[in-house]
Amino acid sequence: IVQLTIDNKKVVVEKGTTILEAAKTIGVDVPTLCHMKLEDTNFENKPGGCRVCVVEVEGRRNLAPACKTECTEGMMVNTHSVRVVNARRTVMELILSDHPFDCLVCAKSGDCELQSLAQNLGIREIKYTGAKSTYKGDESPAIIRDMDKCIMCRRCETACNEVQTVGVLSAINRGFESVVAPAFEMDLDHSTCTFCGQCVAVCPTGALTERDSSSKVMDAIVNPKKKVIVQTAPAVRAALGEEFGMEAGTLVTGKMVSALRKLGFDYVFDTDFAADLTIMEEGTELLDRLSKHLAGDKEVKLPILTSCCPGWVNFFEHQFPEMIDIPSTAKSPQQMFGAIAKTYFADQLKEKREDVVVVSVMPCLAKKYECSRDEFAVDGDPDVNISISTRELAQMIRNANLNFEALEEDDFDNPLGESTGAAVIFGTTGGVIEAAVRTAYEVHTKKPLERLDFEELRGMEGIRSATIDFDGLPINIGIAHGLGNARKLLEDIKAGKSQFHAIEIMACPGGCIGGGGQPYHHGNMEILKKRQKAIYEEDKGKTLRKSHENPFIQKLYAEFLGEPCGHKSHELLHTHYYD
Ligand code: HC0
Ligand code: SF4
Repeated sequence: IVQLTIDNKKVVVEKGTTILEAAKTIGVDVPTLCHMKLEDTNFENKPGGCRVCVVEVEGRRNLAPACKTECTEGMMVNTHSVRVVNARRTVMELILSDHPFDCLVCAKSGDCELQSLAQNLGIREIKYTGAKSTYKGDESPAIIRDMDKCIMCRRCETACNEVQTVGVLSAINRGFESVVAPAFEMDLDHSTCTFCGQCVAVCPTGALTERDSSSKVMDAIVNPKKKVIVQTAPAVRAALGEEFGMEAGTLVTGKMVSALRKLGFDYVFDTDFAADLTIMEEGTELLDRLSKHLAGDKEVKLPILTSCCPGWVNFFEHQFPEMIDIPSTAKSPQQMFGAIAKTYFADQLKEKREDVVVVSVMPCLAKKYECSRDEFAVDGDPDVNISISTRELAQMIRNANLNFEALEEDDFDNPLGESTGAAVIFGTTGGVIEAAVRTAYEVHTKKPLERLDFEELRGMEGIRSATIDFDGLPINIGIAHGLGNARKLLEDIKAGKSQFHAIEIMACPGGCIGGGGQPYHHGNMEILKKRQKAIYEEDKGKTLRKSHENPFIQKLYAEFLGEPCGHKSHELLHTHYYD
């Protein structure tokens, strides 16, 4: 225990606590650009590089970086003396001297931590001018890197290397030439990047942003030859409101539907419908593999891994190519939706598939990449034409000057707009496997489930496990979110140590609610918990909460698909992976 004084307030903290952390416990906010701590995880980015968090410590000649300086007994700290503020201003002026001045048209404007700090410090001119460093651009299908805007905070490196263990980004070169980039400054597209977007989620400036596809969407909407269909992912409804100043965790499903209609989409559908479909396919595959395994078939591999997260698919294709036959072959709901929209629904509309444009609104940047994969197109026409993020949708709503909060609640169109509570929980870690359990249990045991809420599968711990009793048959379930956690479960499988029958993996911390395309949470995990709560609330409020009870799914099988994992399903709803 250490006792010290910060801004004339007594503070008692554990030994080893930094001044930054100690100040936080008494509500004193010390600004920083590089520091980032992801609560509930062990991850912290504290290179001590930006020097914005300097504070004055009595008796010391130099100002001290609060993120790197440990509290000592009797320490007297001042976080906002004139000397401190002047030093911060100088630091900011130096950072800005090597930063582009296109704030007005920057994608991050309004959400940029550098911009708001410059405002808070009242910087009105850039004193130091001269040559600026410039770097090669990189425009992958999902992420744009504009390294001229990089301030070397290294948060993206922590996200990519420590949280995700992908290891694509690192600082290269020295001095003025130094930049965070993939090896040999190759484009992300040519690296082992998974497009999870977690580097984008933590970037404080406009150095890392998504590729904006909203203008392509508007072009399709104004084209009279096209029928434009939109599908919205489960996690979008739990976060979109934040872009309009609403409290995190406010469910905006009805307002979102209303906004999409006003933007001019011909049909407003729900990815949740396809999430129910995914459960029918993936659940059947699980039960099939399980029964063969129990019958002693050594060829059948367990555990089965969920396959709906494209960041995760990229990860195992790159990093565990020897295990590509373990994940389920079911396509993701985004892609199942596209495949059904361009066959079953296009037929109902009597439209040619190329005249139907499918747009997806996703919390994710890897979804942009997923819909560009060759295997998800027919004769060059993609099943999902354009994927935009939650942030891009918010921008489109702002462009149209809609008053989002005041919009009336509206309902999705049918038939691809009806869904159950099982589908909406796909948006949070643990939700896909809980949805699968609800259906697989009833199909396997032929008995109705007595309770629908599987609390043992919920939560925010990075790796979780539970055993669910399928009427005498114990099913061991594993859950991981964040690719670093996924790696641990995969290493166990590789070493023959895994006891699981089924594992759910989501690339982003929190699952899709924490996706790289969601409103920026600036490392505040409380926001993710509120979004998670909202998702479970939506599930609770649904009349139907098991995928196999969705009447439109039942109709789809009766009229078009036949049976789950049947011939037509295999053709339209399943895929394969590449090593
Ligand atoms: Fe997800 Fe999905 S749940 S990946 O997180 O499975 O992006 O929200 O749309 O496809 O449904 C994202 C969210 C989806 C898909 C669904 C799955
Ligand atoms: Fe790394 Fe994910 Fe960013 Fe790619 S998108 S560089 S994998 S953090």
